[in-house]
Amino acid sequence: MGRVCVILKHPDDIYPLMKLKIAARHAEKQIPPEPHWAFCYSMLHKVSRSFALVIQQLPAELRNAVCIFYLVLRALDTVEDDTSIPTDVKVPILTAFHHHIYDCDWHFSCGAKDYKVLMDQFHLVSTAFLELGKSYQEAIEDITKRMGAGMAKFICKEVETIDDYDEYCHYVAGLVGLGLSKLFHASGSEDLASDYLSNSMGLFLQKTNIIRDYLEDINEIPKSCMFWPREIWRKYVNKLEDLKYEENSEKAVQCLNNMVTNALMHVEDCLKYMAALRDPSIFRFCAIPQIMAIGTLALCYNNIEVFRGVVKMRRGLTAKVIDRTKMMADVYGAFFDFSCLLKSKVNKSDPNATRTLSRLEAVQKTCRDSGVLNNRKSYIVRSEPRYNSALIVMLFIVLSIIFAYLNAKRPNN
Ligand code: IN0
Repeated sequence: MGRVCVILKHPDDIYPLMKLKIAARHAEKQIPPEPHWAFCYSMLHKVSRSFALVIQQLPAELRNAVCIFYLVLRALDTVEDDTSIPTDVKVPILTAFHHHIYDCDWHFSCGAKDYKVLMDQFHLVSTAFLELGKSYQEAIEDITKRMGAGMAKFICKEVETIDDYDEYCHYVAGLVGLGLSKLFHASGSEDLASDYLSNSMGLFLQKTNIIRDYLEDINEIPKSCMFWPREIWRKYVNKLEDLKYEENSEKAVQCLNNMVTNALMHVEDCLKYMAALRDPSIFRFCAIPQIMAIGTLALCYNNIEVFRGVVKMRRGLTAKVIDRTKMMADVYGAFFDFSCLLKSKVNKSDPNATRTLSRLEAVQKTCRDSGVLNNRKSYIVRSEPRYNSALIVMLFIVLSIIFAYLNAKRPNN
């Protein structure tokens, strides 16, 4: 569907989209003057546009620590993902990465495009890292050490069981949760969250990415690692790539629904983690990716398109999430809405239907029991367009401008 059609179908996306664009322009202009910090922030904007915006809203000291943490993790990821690096070269780099971040002379060229620039100029990230407070440095070092070792462990390992899947997701995303909780605590704004809940926050995001990216990962040349656990997909097909073939569509969707049901297991922990946050900017930073994740799962569930192309939340809906997420009531509202959407898509004949429904009902109960579900705008799309007051006001403004322009051009008589 073309952009104009999408906008016509969702006219109430226009206002949040415009707001997001203005905020993004503003954020891009706020690059610090010091060359190493300027590099870090412009890199952050390049590798993650909407996420960079939310990082930008954090208090200054914490914002710098999160920015560096994010870039260090991206660099570690770039090494892990580069299939052209032989294993015997890759392993020592991954396992010693926590030392490299202290060394402004260290350099290893790999990756492509923006990631190659990140690796080539990594000394600028190290320079900025060395200016962070000691407690921020120690948190980043500890997580980098554990994640590098975990990535090295999984280089030649297939994801066989659901336990392997949870372990892999712990290394690449759960540890990010543990690290962020430490950074929030170090900033003095939050209590230290439990490792268990921090881990769940990362697992929920990462499992959603793994589900959404099936086709991209399976079609990658040279072949990349696949993270769908054999214990799940072997119930439906003989080989993981069989899921993408049309003749296996029914099995593929059942397998997909099984993966979504597995990811839903973490939702209640995530809600508990977010409910305990106190600082509004830290809260938004954590809540926006979580709402995007449940929205993406709702879009992917029972959707054969996951095996045919890219399934992503439309930009307008992302803009709405960024615009509307201010407090816990907004999170409960969003999780409730997307659980309703998910529930409406569950087919009674699906092998996991009972398990899926009971997870969704548990999520809805948590949201309902919060007592704050009233008085909110829904995220669930109606089939016919809603020409709401915002659109009418916009139309009125556009017509007024045209009318004023035509009037000004009329010759005076
Ligand atoms: C993240 C996470 C993230 C944010 C907030 C709290 C978290 C708590 C635990 C674990 C991770 C948490 O969020 C980003 C979101 C992101 O990058 N979004 C992309 C969109 C997309 O589709 O990928 C964007 O461009 O906006 C995230 O996905 N990860 C991440 C990485 C580092 C940090 Cl510091 C925080 C990656 C991952 C693998 C899920 C942990």
